[in-house]
Amino acid sequence: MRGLFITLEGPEGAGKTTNRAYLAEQLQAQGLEVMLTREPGGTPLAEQIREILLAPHDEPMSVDTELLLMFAARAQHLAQVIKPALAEGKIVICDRFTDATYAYQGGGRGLDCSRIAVLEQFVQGDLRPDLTLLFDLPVADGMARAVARGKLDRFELEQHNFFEAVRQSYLQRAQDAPERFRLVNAQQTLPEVQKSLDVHLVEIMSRARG
Ligand code: T5A
Repeated sequence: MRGLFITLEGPEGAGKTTNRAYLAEQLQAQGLEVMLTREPGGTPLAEQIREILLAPHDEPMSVDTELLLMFAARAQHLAQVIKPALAEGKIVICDRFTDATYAYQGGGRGLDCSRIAVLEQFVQGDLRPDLTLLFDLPVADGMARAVARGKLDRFELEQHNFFEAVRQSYLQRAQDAPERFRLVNAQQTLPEVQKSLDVHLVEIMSRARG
């Protein structure tokens, strides 16, 4: 038996973390086994890589280093957490995954996506998310939420153009793979966003029960 691999994507402050908890509560209330995790991170070692990635440094991090660290953390996360949980038949809900690499390192940093695709295949083999909820909202709204929350990380210190490229890259990916992506209007109030998740919860429950 293989579980279900759900990923949550979107720009800064889109509400992925907040709604990840909501999704888990709803699924657990129906007796389904859920495992919540996030990237970069998800294991003690991968969380250490996350710290390197998110902390501002005096020495500029090269784009290739950033890309390789994302996939190094992912390899560890897949081996230690995601693959074992899926093998146990759990629903894995992961806050960001490889679509974030295409959006941030591809769209934001301008890396050639074919290089990302090579690493994706190397690290993941054939494993891809079963369903991806893309929380979309205008850059200014997301950044306002991130700023209101406090200290900004290395990515959040980027400029508006970077985040606009990230957002457009996500939207393009969703358009290119409509069978996997579900778009969520994250600009709405939290109760409205959660109401709009109900239809996706029904789909997740039905797919989890096979
Ligand atoms: N990254 C990651 C890459 O560059 N490449 C990769 O391959 C991967 C995996 C990770 C960073 O790493 C980059 C992308 C990121 O910059 P992160 O902390 O995981 O950093 O990601 P963030 O997007 O920065 O996480 P945030 O916590 O900022 O955003 P979330 O999780 O989308 O938002 P959330 O739920 O924490 O909400 C933010 C605030 O808004 C409020 C919440 O209460 C919270 O205060 N909020 C709302 N307010 C009003 N209305 C709503 N509907 C709201 N929903 C939430």
